[in-house]
Amino acid sequence: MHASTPPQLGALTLLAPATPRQHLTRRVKALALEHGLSVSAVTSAAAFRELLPVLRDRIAAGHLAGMDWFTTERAAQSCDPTTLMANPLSILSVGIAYWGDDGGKPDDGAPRGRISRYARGTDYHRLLPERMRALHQAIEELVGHSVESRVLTDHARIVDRAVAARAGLGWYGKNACIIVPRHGSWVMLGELLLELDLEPDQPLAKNCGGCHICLDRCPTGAIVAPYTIHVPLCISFQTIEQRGAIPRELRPHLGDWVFGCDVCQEVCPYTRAAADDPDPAFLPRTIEHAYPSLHGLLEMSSQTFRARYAGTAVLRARRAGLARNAAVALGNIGTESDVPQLTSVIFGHDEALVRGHAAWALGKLGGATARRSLARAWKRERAAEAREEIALAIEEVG
Ligand code: B12
Ligand code: SF4
Ligand code: SF4
Repeated sequence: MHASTPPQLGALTLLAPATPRQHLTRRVKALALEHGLSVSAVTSAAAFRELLPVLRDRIAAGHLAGMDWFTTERAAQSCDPTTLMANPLSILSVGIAYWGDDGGKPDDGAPRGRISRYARGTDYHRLLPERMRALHQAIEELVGHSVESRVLTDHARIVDRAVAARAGLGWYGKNACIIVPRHGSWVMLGELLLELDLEPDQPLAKNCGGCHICLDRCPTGAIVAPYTIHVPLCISFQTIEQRGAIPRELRPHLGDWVFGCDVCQEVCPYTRAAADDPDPAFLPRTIEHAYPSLHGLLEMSSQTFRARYAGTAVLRARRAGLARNAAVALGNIGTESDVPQLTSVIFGHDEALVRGHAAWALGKLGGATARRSLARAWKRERAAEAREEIALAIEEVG
């Protein structure tokens, strides 16, 4: 080593002083953290040109079937931030990290379902905009004048993951999720479009390499190719967005998921190594917000549903959707001891959709009592969709 040039000094001399734009960007990111946004990064407001052919191909191939709002016109708009505000100069991509060890599903004898982690606490559709709006105000105070802005999260007119990838907030996993250093993909995303010139960050030079664990472990084979989700096969779509019957062939693969699905994230080595540092707002208030009793979901009144899940993303599934999912989960993980509960559902539930799925569950659990219940229900049921399910279930039990 040269005695005259210590290595630290060599490194220090390479550091140019921060420009005013870099300085402002650092202050904005520090403010973002202070306002409860665990991670943030900047990209320009230039159009996402390379994204449009991807979205068009996905629509043409039927991978987004079932999401009727995802039209080619909408896709084209979502690649151009200037359709969202007059003069955006930068996009601040932000995220809230939510992974925390919850000790797993309790073994208390009650059959319980599973709610995906992002939906257990306060709805991120409320949380992220609230925090971003407070951040916007703080930015205006920082710069000393008003700054035009637009706050977005999960908005159909921008692709949150594409923004986060270009800003280097994280990188695309083959499960299509954005993997954020330190937090894995357990980060909900949003963005603040600003008429403020910030220093853009660079995309991260990272990828999955030869790994394909998520493709192999997705319960329904919905990750049909790296980075490509076939939405109609995705449990998240079926348990949250699907308003009608869940396709019969998919039901056995839903396991105990009653709202969303975390499998392709849970099995990912990067995501498994996530810091146990969840934002408290994402924590479940009660066990029913994380691992709800399946019997409870099947019996739940509209009033209980609204009171219990108020302020959480679970409301999106609606009471009937959640009860339908609970019936499927009970068919998958239940035992003969659940037959009386399912029997009371096929006779007593006010929604034909739920009665039909309970019939499926009885057919799956089988046994003499289930067969007798189905035969009696066949005589009483009037709704065509439930009758069809009962007939198929009777065939199944033999
Ligand atoms: C529609 C939607 C869904 C649909 C469709 C999902 C999908 N993959 O498109 C359904 C209901 C199935 C769904 C499920 C989930 N979703 Co969702 N969803 C959205 C929404 C509203 C739009 C997504 C979209 O535009 N898809 C279009 C397709 C084409 O994009 P994509 O599948 O993400 O594919 C990208 C990559 O594959 C990449 N790409 C394509 N080719 C290639 C090639 C290479 C080499 C590379 C590197 C990349 C690459 O480009 C695509 C565009 O970004 C966004 C919010 C928003 N406005 O952006 C949230 C969003 C994507 N969802 C989110 C979450 C959390 C989920 C779930 C984990 C929820 C759950 N636990 O159940 C699952 C995960 C399923 C999965 N593996 O993708 C988060 C993702 C956070 C993150 N860290 O990635 C978002 C961003 C919401 C948010 N604001 O945080 N979702
Ligand atoms: S969310 Fe579940 S079903 Fe959807 S792609 Fe991931 S593992 Fe597959
Ligand atoms: S499981 Fe493997 S292939 Fe899938 S996202 Fe994680 S690292 Fe990538």
